[in-house]
Amino acid sequence: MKNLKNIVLSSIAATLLLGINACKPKNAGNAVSADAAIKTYVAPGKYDEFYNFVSGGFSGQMSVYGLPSGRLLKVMPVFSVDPEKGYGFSEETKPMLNTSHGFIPWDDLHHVQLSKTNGEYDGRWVFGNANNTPRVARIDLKTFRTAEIIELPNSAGNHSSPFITENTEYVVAGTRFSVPPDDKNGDVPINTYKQNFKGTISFISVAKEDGKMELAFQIQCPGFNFDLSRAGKGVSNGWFFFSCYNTEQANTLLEVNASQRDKDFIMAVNWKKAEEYLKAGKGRKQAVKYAHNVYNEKTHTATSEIKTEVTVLDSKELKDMCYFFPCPKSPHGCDVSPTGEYIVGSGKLAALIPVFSFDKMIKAIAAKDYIGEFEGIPILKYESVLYGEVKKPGLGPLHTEFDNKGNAYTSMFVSSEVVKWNIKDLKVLDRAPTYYSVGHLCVAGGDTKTPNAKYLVAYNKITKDRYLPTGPELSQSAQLYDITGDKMQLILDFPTIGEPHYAQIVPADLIKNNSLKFYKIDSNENKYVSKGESTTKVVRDGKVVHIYITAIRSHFAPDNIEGIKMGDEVYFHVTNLEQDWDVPHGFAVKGSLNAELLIMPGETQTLKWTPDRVGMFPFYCTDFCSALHQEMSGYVRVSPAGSNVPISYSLGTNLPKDEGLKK
Ligand code: K7E
Ligand code: CUA
Repeated sequence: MKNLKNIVLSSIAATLLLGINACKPKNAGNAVSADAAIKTYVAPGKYDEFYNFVSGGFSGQMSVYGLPSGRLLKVMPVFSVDPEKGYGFSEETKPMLNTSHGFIPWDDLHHVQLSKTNGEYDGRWVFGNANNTPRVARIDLKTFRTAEIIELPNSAGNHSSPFITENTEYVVAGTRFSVPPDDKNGDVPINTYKQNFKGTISFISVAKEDGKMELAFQIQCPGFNFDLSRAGKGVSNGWFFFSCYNTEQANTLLEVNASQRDKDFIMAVNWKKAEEYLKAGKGRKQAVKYAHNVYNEKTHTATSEIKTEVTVLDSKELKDMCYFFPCPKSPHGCDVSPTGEYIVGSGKLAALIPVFSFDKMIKAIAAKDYIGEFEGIPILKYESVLYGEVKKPGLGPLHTEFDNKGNAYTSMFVSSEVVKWNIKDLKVLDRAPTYYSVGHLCVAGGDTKTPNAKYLVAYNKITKDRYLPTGPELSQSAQLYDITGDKMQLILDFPTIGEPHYAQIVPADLIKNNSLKFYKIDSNENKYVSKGESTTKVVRDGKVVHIYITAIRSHFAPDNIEGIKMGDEVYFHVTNLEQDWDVPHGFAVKGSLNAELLIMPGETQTLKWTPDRVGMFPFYCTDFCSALHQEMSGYVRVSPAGSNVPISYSLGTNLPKDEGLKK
């Protein structure tokens, strides 16, 4: 039996290694039936029915699509600079990307989660994780802009994140790479992994009114790789589940050494119990360093604060808080059914899908049905927690989502398909090919208590032959399936920005009417705002020059600026005076080692510029804003360092001495 399992597993491994073409389905081009076009057609001028928030993977951004059309609506910069929007380039947004390591212009965003109330999407915020330099971001869905980013100490490869409790009490983040804790000497031999490396689970609290995040506490865990997680809901509210791999605690050649065990673990965390320990003062205060960055909508300015302490609960000492139960072969996804009763583990190398029962888990805990413990954490017996196994589901299960009819949908990376199965009898009901190598998948509302079972989207890693060739790298891709019938039906392919991982599909009605149209200029508290053209000015302060400038269709005020000298540090503080929807102005100046600014109506943004030569420097509006957009421009004159050209600025009055404007 064991041998047979090994054979099956090694053949899976071989398929993994051989790559993609091995599992390319035949007749890929004919897989779409004729009515697909009607199902995805959204007539010009009509809105889509759903928003689809999609992770941008190594682009570090999050994108927004309309479904069922697949139309790209917006790319929201989160962890990477975005020159299109000036994010990370303007003085106001630079602090958003500050970390304890300094300013970081990039990260890798894998998972998105909408905020929830009573286990349902509430349309307020969407959260994203930074994998590389561990952080969690909150995006405000009134503005579709990143509002807050918090860094996580004691962490590395923040992958099992940001998963959310059913009332958004906490956003949780588990470390994928275990590392020596931040207050310990990290300068140790790598092969002392077992002694020195620790895993950490972070609980970030979210304030009900304004979404403000705080690092409430962390739980120190054994040095495993915490891959994915999900909050319990309904009956399992109060618990969190994390898949763990590398329970072998290997520190090299993980593809072999972390695939030794027949079973790894899912870790169940009783977070209500953790709260009790925290209240009872059982936490240890640890000195750490992490950045907490907040964008203030009144000042239109981000601030970054370095925090220096976190409270850590130790899973080794504090009982009844963490439990392990075995899960076959390097589990990746760890997903919880709509009722909260079933926990689905997806072992990347497993030939079956285990479904665990929360009820059985609680009973097994009560009966102390343990097979041992690991660093003080009890290990429950597999059979005592198992509800049942889905047999022969396909190869390489990764993630599972749910519908409202008692079915589950699991992505199969190796066999390139989505497999639909019934949660009660664990029978496979349908399978649909993906093109190719599906990673995450998403059902509309698929992680809520009441999924909307209309659409499923598969997010694929490989698109060979699906799109026109674009050189060595081909587009990443999503595929839309109609899941209203018994059979899943592929109805659309659409390319994505960056590598898509997790996504969320939410009814448009929940969000679209709350959209902010513009910022009120009267409420603008930016330190450098000009609330009208009459208050614009140019102020020299030693070698620093502040230019207070306004933008309104179709001119800047002032638009003639003289008296800037070599060696000056110049700040253009541009206020967009428009009070109307969808009228941003852009701002760029020749030779600037910076991106443009893109300033929303009523907002002030600042571009820092250090002129590198004497001469004439035009600036202009970069966003086509009116018929006279091309006229929306100006000049800055830069003189030598010792020059005696005085500061002067004007709009419409700096005319030739003897001529004047010809009327
Ligand atoms: Cu893409 Cu969630 Cu990073 Cu699976 S992970 S595919
Ligand atoms: Cu303002 Cu173009």
